[in-house]
Amino acid sequence: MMWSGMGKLRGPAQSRRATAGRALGWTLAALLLAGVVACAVAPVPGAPVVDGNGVRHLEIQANNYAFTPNVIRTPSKQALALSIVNPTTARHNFTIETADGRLVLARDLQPGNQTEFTPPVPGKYFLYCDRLGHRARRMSGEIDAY
Ligand SMILES: [Cu+2]
Repeated sequence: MMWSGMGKLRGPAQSRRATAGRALGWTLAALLLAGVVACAVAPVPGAPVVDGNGVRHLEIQANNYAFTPNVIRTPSKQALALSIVNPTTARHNFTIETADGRLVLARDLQPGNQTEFTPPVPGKYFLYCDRLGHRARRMSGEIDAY
């Protein structure tokens, strides 16, 4: 009698725990999904600033794991002076390739690195960090040369 009574008490309590567990599971799943959506490439446009000599300048931050800005519009056949700042302690890299996969530029980044890129022809160029797994973590972007 006592055991069956305890069994009855335990039953609903376990059921509530199971329900709470499922609710927690769904909450975690929703938070995880929200995190993945938040991490999915948020395009951050960058507008190069033109100096007195007509050279375009732009600073790009290389963080874990994103370039900011990561969408750059610039004219082709005109120099784009990039100042790429890696404020992290991680090793990062700045690689540019053409839409058909030809390597245009690849540089490992120390803090304050500068480099220059002149899009030879109009089109889309992809930029990314070539360190293992960084591109997959969305450390990437594009240069749209018009
Ligand atoms: Cu990286």
